[in-house]
Parts: sequence; C-alpha cells; structure tokens
Amino acid sequence: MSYRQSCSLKIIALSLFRGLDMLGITQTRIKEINCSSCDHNAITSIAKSFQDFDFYNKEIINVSSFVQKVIESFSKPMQEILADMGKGSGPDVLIIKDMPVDTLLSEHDDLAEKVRNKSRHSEVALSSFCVLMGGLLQREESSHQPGYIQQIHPLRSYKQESSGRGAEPLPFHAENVFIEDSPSFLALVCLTGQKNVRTELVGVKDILSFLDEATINMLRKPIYTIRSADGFAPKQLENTAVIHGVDSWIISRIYEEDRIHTSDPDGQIAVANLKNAITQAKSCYVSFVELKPGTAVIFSNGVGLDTPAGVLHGRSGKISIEPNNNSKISMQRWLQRACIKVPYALN
Ligand SMILES: O=C(O)CCC(=O)C(=O)O
Ligand SMILES: [Fe+2]
Repeated sequence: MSYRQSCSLKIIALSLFRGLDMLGITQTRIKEINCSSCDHNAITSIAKSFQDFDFYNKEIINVSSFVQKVIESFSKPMQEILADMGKGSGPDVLIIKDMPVDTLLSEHDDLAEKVRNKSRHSEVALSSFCVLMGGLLQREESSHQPGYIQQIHPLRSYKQESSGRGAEPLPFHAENVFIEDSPSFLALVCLTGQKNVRTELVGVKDILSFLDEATINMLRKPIYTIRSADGFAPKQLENTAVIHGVDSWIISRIYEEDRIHTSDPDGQIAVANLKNAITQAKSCYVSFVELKPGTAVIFSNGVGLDTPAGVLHGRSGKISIEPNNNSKISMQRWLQRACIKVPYALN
C-alpha cells in the first residue's frame, strides 16, 4: 500500500472519533472525557475557598489544605486517569470538556486586570490536575511569565511573535525542552476560544516512525545544542541528546523550527532527517482541538516511560488582537497554562 493510500484509510477510520478532528490514525493515545458534576463541584467549591490565594507566585501544591481538598473532592475516575498519566501509563492526550468557566470574565482590555478580576476556577483546575498527577508546577525563569500559571493571550506589542503572547501560528514544539529539567506534561484550560484557531498535536512515535534506527541512535547522542524560542530570554541547553533518557523515561527535545544544532556532520544529517519526518508526520498524523471555554487539554510533553512518547504541540490560525464582536465573542482568545513536572525517579 502506498504512503498516500495508507493515510486516506487512516482518515476514514478516525472520522469516528468525537470532538477531536483527526487527519490520520496515530500511535498516540488520545482520550476525551466530560467533566462530571462531582468534578465540576470540586473546582467551583475549591475556587471559592482559595479565591484570595496568589496562584501565580505561591506554590499552592505545598498547601496541605488545598491538596487534601483536591483528593477528597475530585471523582475517582478523574483521580485515576490523571494518576495514570503522571505514572506514564495513561493516555498521551486527555481532553476534558464542560469544565466550569469563570463567571463574569472581565472584558477589560488589559490582561493583568482581567486576571485580577476573575474567580479562580481555571487556576484551581490546573493546580488540581498537577496534584492528581503527582507532579510539581514548574516555573521557567527565562520566560516573560515566570509564575506557576501562564496566560496564553495575545498582547498588542508582541502580536508578531510565535509565542504565548503573540498572535502568529506556532510551529510544532515540545515545551521548554531547552532546559534540562523540562516539563513532563502541559495542561491548557480555555477561557475564551477563537474559531479556526486550533491547538494541534502530533505524536513523537508517529514522527519517529519515519526514521531509521541509525538516525534514532544518532539523535540519542549528547552532541546537540537546543535553543530557546520566541517569548523567552535567549538560553540554550548544550551537549544534550535529542532523544534523551532520564531514569526509565525518555524525553524528546524536538522543535519543528531551527532550534537544534550540532557541529557533528552525522548529527546534522540526523536533524535534517528529523525535520523531514516531522513534515511527513504532519501530512498524516496531526490531530487538533479547537478549544472552547471550559475545555481543557492535558498532554505529555514528548515524554514517555521506556519509550519516546507523548506529543509535540503547535497552533494554527492567526489570533485576532481585536475583540471579535461579530461572533458573539467579546474578548480575545485566552487560555491558561501550567507546566507539570513528574518526579521521574519516584517511578
Ligand atoms: O495557543 C495554543 O493553542 C498553544 C499554546 C502553546 O504552545 C503553549 O501554551 O505552550
Ligand atoms: Fe507551547
């Protein structure tokens, strides 16, 4: 069967998948669930109790009353699936629909003002996911938002950036893999969506399926330099592998953009092959979710237990800087995000 034929068969098979539009069959494990009324109540009631907590600058997961409430309040199925993900045995991507959205979102143009004036539903949801995954919330000092939770929202003065504060599409990337201690999972919660702006996902296994063993072995050598992206202070990780083992986990430090460099000629060929593999995987295996208010997506950041697993993510479509009054959306697209690190050695 030709490459093209195999892609179209996959498209048919996947049109059955609800809620997530897929263009090809994938080795990536994707699961979609609805937020149960128990989980809904957990988020709203914890948000009420912690309304005045500074989720951005203080480590909520070290507050025992918060952790206890999360463990007492969330449903068993939610606890189990997130614990499995944290242990590397759950899905690579979890989509949670119908979560409670903060009420009375301020339409103020200023993002800081909007954040100040909202209830804490999305902050509680993100922090609770982290607790239930057995992880830590990670800050990245070189980011323009070094807090425990970040805003993905366009800012007028950075609109030309491909970043969380920019309006341009985002090429596929694993998050913050230019730091040694990169996040294991990313969680996004949507507060305001925008039609035709899609969060895209492509599985690392699907990309690597286009590479031969010699290239993969070359990518395992610690001969590469990986550079930071738009929206970060310039930073780089040197003498690292692209497919990098830590304990029994594998971290994939992959960017679609030119951020992986080496002076080794064979390494340069391996990076070029990797780019071709991303192009091929994009034509066959990309899935996407057009986030709506109250939808969360949690995914493994190119990390897997004993296997190069998880996904790269990106964004297609240009974000509108102006509030879009025509589509009943009176505000710009706005997500909140948390980077979650699971302590590998414990597994
Ligand atoms: O805007 C999106 O859909 C994705 C943003 C992103 O890449 C991130 O939050 O790391
Ligand atoms: Fe990202």
